[in-house]
Amino acid sequence: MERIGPIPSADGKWVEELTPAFSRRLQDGGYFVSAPDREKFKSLGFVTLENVLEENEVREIETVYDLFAQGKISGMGRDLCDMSGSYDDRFEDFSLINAMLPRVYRPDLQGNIFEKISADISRQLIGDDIALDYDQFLSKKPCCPAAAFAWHQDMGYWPAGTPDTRTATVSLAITDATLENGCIRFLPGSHLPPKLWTHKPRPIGGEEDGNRKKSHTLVLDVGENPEMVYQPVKRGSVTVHDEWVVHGSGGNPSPRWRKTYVIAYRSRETVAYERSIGFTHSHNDAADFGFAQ
Ligand SMILES: O=C(O)CCC(=O)C(=O)O
Ligand SMILES: [Fe+2]
Repeated sequence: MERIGPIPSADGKWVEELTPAFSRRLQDGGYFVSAPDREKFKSLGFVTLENVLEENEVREIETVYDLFAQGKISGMGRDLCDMSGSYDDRFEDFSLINAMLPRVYRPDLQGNIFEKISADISRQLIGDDIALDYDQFLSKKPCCPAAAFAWHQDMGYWPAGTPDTRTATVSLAITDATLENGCIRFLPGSHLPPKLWTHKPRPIGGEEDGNRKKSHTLVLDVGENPEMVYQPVKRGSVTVHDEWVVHGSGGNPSPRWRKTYVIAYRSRETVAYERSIGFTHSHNDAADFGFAQ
């Protein structure tokens, strides 16, 4: 098995030397994360890994994925929402369809190939003591310039007081994510030092202040012209980011969907703590968790 990873060039920039056929999939079904990729995750707060799933594997997942993207799974309440809109929007009017916890609503997803490989990747990035914390399907409809994901740190959405914060959020491109359809973008290095920036609930309509009861979305102000890095991702490839790095994505004015399957891992202890206070990542959770905000 080839294990040559991206190599740094003389000026210290990363040179991607992957060919489309290149994959670090291992015989045992795992995925090898090279030392340079582990280093990138540590120093930048994110990394892109190529060719994680094969075409037939993505196609099988996409069949179930599309049921959520088409609003065909009932009984989800607020777990089916528009991250660029409010809880009052009708599904037909969504731009950025967010389906939380798909593995809860469709248990046949549990144990799928992406769950296995994303766990393997995460163990190599943040340690062996991990548990799957939550999964999420994020779909940007075509011709929806409004389908932007506001800048944030994931820690802004999660309860304070967890035993440790280590997180690997693995995002699988189900369709190519491109500059045109609003791929993810990061402020490299913004995870260091690990601290929470000020987040505010996103105002709806003409309101001055936002309200978490109306919309799940938080926003942070990154100022004008922040130094951002776009990460276009091919179908079957992934980005992985940590819990502190500032990230978001633009709208989708293109005629193509952007479909992304997210699975996040945290330490077993931290996931146990979250559940002990009733925090499941469901938007239907009732309690006030003492969010970091
Ligand atoms: O993929 C995106 O556009 C943003 C998703 C995100 O914020 C996340 O998965 O933490
Ligand atoms: Fe995020």
